[in-house]
Amino acid sequence: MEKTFVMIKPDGVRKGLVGEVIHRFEARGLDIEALKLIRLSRKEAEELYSIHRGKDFFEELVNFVLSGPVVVMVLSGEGAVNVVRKMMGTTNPKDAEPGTIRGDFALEITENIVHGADSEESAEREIPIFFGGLDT
Ligand SMILES: Nc1nc2c(ncn2[C@@H]2O[C@H](COP(=O)(O)OP(=O)(O)OP(=O)(O)O)[C@@H](O)[C@H]2O)c(=O)[nH]1
Ligand SMILES: [Mg+2]
Repeated sequence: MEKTFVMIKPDGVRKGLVGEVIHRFEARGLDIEALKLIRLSRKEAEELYSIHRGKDFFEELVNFVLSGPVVVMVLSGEGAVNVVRKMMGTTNPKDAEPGTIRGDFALEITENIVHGADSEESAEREIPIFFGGLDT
């Protein structure tokens, strides 16, 4: 079954949205394969967002995801990667549709509640950063 990597960012944890966000994924029918609350190391944060290294927002993005605990998880289900991306809404929450996580709970591009792998290849790269022992 297709797997994806999802992270509830520090703003999502601070706003008390952990249950709400997980509930949405569960209610949609995705299965939780693994889940934990952690503080990222700088190395993990830079690795997760390595494709954005060198961009003007990279430093701000990395510092933001280091600003508090996050919840990382592996979800599985048919088309899990795209299903999660659609449920998240657009990167800039100002453009996100109501009914999406970002469209319902965020307004700022940095503080946009949730990360989701953007392809199956990204999921395969991101999952082992946080779940080394998981058989994927
Ligand atoms: N300030 C600023 N932040 C940006 C910009 N583009 C992306 N970001 C931030 O960097 C994160 C990663 O960017 P992308 O991977 O392109 O967007 P995404 O896939 O919707 O977001 P993630 O699921 O977190 O990876 C976004 O979630 C934003 O918080 C930008 O143009 N300006
Ligand atoms: Mg991305």
